[in-house]
Amino acid sequence: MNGGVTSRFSNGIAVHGDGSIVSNGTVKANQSAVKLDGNGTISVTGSVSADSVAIDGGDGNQSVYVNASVSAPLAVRLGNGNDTLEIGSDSSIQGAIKLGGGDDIVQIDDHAVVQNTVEGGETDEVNGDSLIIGNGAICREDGQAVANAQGINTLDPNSGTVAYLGQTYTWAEFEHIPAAATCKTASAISTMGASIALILARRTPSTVCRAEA
Ligand SMILES: [Ca+2]
Ligand SMILES: [Ca+2]
Repeated sequence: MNGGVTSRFSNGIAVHGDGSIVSNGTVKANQSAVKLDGNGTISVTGSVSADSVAIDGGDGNQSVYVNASVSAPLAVRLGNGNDTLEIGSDSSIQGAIKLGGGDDIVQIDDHAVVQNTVEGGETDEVNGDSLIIGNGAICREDGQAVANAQGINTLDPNSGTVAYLGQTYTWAEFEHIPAAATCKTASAISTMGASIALILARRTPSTVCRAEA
């Protein structure tokens, strides 16, 4: 939905069963602002706030994309099931994030603001929970970014905190922290002379590397 929902006494948008929710507006609720009990997808942009849970998933397998301002005591709660949560780069999340039982995956995109601890949950796991920090490409010449990405591989999934691209992330109860940041390919400029590549790199530092990482 593109409009706004304000609910003083109960849920904002609720699907009791399998389904799909797309919320682009402003949702406020007393209990759960956006709720999907069964299997399906939730996509949230705009603003979501609640007195209890902002984004609420039940026992089903939810795939959630958030690129929004989210504020609640429980910002995201996805319950049992194998859930995935991607927190987009423009997100500002205030409140706890709890993935609950099952094998869950959380990806925090570059520069997303996540103020509270992200918890993977410890029950009903087979392969364990995965936390992916960063989605952007990095260049070999950006030594700090490379160091950060390599350092993420050494972090303790069970509990920790890290500063990454100016933001600080704290987590608990995960089993895996793979580094998502990958090198940008320099193949597009591989046939050019090094001086041309350097010029391109200076012109478009965000898209062209002098060398592959
Ligand atoms: Ca779930
Ligand atoms: Ca879990």
